Amino acid sequence: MMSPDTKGNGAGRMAAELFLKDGGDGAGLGRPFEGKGAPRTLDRHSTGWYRVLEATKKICVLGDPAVGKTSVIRRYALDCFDEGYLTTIGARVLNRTQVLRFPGQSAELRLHLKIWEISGQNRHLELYPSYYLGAEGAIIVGDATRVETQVNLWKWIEGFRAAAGRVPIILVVNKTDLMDETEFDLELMDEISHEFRCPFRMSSARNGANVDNVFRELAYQLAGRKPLSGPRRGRAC
Ligand code: G3D
Ligand code: MG
Repeated sequence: MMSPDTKGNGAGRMAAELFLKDGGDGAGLGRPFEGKGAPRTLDRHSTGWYRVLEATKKICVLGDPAVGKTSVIRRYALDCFDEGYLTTIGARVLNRTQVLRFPGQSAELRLHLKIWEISGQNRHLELYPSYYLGAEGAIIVGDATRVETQVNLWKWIEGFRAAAGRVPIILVVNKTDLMDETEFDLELMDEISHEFRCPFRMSSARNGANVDNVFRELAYQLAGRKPLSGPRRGRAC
């Protein structure tokens, strides 16, 4: 088989490695398009044929009860917001494919995200490490209207890292549409972000602000790349 990245350029090589690491057989990579109909690993843009690389990644969304984990995931995976509150029992999984493109590359990476929501209920504490196993990234959520949920991010990060290792994490302070200055501690968020070397972002699952950006940013991190345009860090109302 030819090298997946015959030009040796970073994104293509990285994406192909991701693909191969995840059990792909690499069929079609690096091969020129031949004959009628495209091989499954090639697809077509207006600009011509390009390679399609695929990988599956497990990520976890965790944080205190009622910070908006279910709502953020639903907003991202289904593009909707439920008014009815549904307590998650244990963990549940939703899927969405995030397409990543790399400038100047004739390749696209389709990252199939398996998004595990961890309930946040204390009675399931002993189960958490088993839910975290195999996760390659996490979004850890606090609530802009309750400062204690921001303080608790500390404990969620430590618990997650102990089981999953040093994988990318993005901290999210959700419900910015209800932002209460007295309940949002910017200094604390800066401190946690600095201590654990993970960025923090603001979102609103209600109006959708910044939600897609956060998942997209994590997906690019899983692929070892920066997003083409970064999410807003500040207010997302
Ligand atoms: P959880 O999965 O972290 O436990 P949920 O949290 O997603 O179930 O949300 C808990 C409550 O917060 C729900 O309200 C939900 O509608 C609300 N919520 C979630 N995200 C946002 C947001 O960005 N803005 C606002 N205004 N509300 C949000 P109820 O009233 O059903 O308890
Ligand atoms: Mg939930």
